[in-house]
Amino acid sequence: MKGLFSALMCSFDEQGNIDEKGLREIVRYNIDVSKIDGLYVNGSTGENFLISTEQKKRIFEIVKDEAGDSVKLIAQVGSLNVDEAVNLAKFATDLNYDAISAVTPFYYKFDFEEIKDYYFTILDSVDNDFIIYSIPALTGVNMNLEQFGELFENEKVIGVKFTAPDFFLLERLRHAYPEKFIYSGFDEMLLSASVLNVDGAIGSTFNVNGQRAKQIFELAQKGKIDEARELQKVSNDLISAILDNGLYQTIKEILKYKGISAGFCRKPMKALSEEGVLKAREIADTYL
Ligand code: MN9
Repeated sequence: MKGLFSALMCSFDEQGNIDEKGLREIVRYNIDVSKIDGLYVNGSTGENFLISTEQKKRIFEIVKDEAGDSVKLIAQVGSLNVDEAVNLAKFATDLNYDAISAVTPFYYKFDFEEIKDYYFTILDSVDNDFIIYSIPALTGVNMNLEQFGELFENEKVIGVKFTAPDFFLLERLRHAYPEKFIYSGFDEMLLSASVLNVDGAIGSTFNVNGQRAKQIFELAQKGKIDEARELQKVSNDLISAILDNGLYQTIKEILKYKGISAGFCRKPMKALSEEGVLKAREIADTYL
């Protein structure tokens, strides 16, 4: 389960329905062109929190059908509705997903006992490997070293998708849990995390910048930091431009420019303006 995973984008039509052909093309592009090692399905980048349970299941099915066993697949099932999370965890496990992941429960400011209960309910429901998804900037949930440790005590928990700029905590986790998989979640911090010896990374921009990201990761592992720093600089010029223009919309527009039917983002995400579309193409021409 090491390596670079794209946080997979999903193609939707203007009404918000899944565009199956487009989704299959995005999966293929990730495998054939971006050369990623795996896909993280129905994460933030997949607009997971904007879609129905049926849509989540359909996406799990389509992605598995298209990717087969060619790359590793992680199914993000986290939901404020624990029953839905359990239902999705069972569904993805039956489809032979390599691992399940769930975002920390958010919005209601749950205490750690409640967070643990949420995770153990999902974990107890399936026989599959499990990856915690920690993204404090969006969830407001900050877990400390001891709390990660309590979750890691369960053998099914094989790792964490660590999407935070806290390199002190990342180093402590790495040191304390050499046997767990730690995935860096911020693409713009890939090199810094790789220097701390993470096992891989999961990111949205890898959908289009996968090959360069993989080089950064591999160069860092070989200790070739100067070369890796150069590539991180180019990546971060790209990522800054994408963030300024609208993250998911711009990645979709870049994919469209490459001939992929990447479709639209779900409401309430807005569509790019005409100027935004041109900007996305310019970004692709400059960096990809
Ligand atoms: O999955 C992604 N997080 C979100 C990780 O989209 C919330 C990242 O890949 C970021 O999109 C990326 C840009 O900030 O690092």
